[in-house]
Amino acid sequence: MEKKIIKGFPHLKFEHQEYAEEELIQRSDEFYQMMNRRRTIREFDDRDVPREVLEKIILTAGTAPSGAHKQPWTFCLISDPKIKQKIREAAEEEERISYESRMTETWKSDLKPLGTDWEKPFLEIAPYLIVVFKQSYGMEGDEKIQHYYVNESVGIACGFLIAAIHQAGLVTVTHTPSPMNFLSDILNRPKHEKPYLLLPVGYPKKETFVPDIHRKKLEEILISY
Ligand code: IYR
Repeated sequence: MEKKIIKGFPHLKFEHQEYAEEELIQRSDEFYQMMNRRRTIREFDDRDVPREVLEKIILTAGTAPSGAHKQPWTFCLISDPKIKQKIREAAEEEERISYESRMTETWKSDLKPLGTDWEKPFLEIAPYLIVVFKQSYGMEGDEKIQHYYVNESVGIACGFLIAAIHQAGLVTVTHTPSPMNFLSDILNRPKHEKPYLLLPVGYPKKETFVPDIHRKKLEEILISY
């Protein structure tokens, strides 16, 4: 591996994998087709998944770019049934209040086609829960480390995470109970970490149905200049 000091800092020669145009086109199409098969799944099978798959998925999320390469994320991986039960109880408590009084009528009406409600059995049925925390700042011993573009960085990492879950052959639902401070207490996270997203991971229930919804066409999402 070729190394060089540039402006006082170590650099490695970047080995770019280049493809012929035809292969480039084919690869972009195959990846799109694969990603376009992803669906949000709310009914899970309780079958176990090898833990190393979850570890690889989390490593993949950790390859995301981040502000000043601070990697401001923590991924909590939960399989302990007692902790899953605590999370379900606390999430349902908040969700029940949200559906009953915090969410607007328009919001609830927008969710009707998706069939969501305050009940979240998937939080106990899925073999794994990943709770993503964003680190507003870092801590090295007693020293506070500044982090940058934390929401953007963690959002991108979650995109990688969801893509990796799908690519491996598993399913998830991006669950955002609100408010979700209860996750900091249950998982005993320090105060510089804030819960960002909760993802159950596993296989879908043997027979499950997904809403008949469609993705916007290219003309609707692309503006060329
Ligand atoms: N957090 C709630 C409500 C909810 C909100 C949106 I926006 C969704 O796309 C789906 C659900 C829940 O998880 O049910």
